[in-house]
Amino acid sequence: MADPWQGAMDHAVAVARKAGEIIREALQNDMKIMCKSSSVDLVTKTDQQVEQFIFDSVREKFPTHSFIGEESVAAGQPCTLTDNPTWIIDPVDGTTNFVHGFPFVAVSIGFAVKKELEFGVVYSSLEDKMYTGRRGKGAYCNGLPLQVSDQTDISQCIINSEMGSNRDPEVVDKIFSTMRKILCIPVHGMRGVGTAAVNMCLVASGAVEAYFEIGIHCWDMAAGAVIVTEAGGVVMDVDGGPFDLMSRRVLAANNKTIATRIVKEIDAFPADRDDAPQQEKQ
Ligand code: LIP
Repeated sequence: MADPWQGAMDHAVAVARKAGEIIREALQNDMKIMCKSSSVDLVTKTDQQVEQFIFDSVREKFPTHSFIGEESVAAGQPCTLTDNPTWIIDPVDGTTNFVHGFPFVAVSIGFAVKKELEFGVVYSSLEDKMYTGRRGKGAYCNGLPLQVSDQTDISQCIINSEMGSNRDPEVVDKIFSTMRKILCIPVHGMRGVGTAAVNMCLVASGAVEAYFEIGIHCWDMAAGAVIVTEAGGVVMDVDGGPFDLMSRRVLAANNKTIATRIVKEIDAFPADRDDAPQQEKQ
């Protein structure tokens, strides 16, 4: 049977590639940098321009589909996942990297139908790497199949995570205590490239065994979640429970053995759900 979402996925790849061109061009020009939730939660005109470009292009081709976009939500649009086909977009994942010229900046497009993720496209625009994953059909980077690492010994692993943009000292303490415990298992190393989407693609590629973070958003992880699972990995909550796209928590790993070992070391901290009513968010 023909794939009902092939046209949407092809469009996502084309639009992500064009969005990446806009990002590369913008790096040559002066940037207007603004702040969102805090002085370290950055946004630029390019984030807004790229989201508008993706939105307009998808809306023209798929007028009945829904959208959740990082910058639209920042501007007050609801962040609610319904059964309708929904594009979940981070136009510039790694905005801080983009601002500083740190070379990992991705366009991330996830697509869900009836709340189930159908495909994910992550274009790591400065590396020119196009990662794709289609539910039940595998994951690829620039057309070559992706496969997670087969490592089951945690002491032989690289684990990725991020410091995020929450500078509450209690939260920072928990982030560092978790990293300290994982480092001292010991593991081969810890890394983080400043974009959740690329961190997840690195798990899918087998370059690192796992990635976890609390405080990210559905648009950071929707596409990567499909790519990791289609490369043979697992995606779950940081407490080992089922993955919840709106929870702002993710643990992606090459297999359950590595994932459950990491779960034991994570000191979780609260993060408002993406789908919490606006007035309840702190
Ligand atoms: C970023 C994530 C990163 C995380 C940051 C932020 P943005 O996304 O991908 O991993 O640590 O807090 O959410 O804001 O650059 O799209």
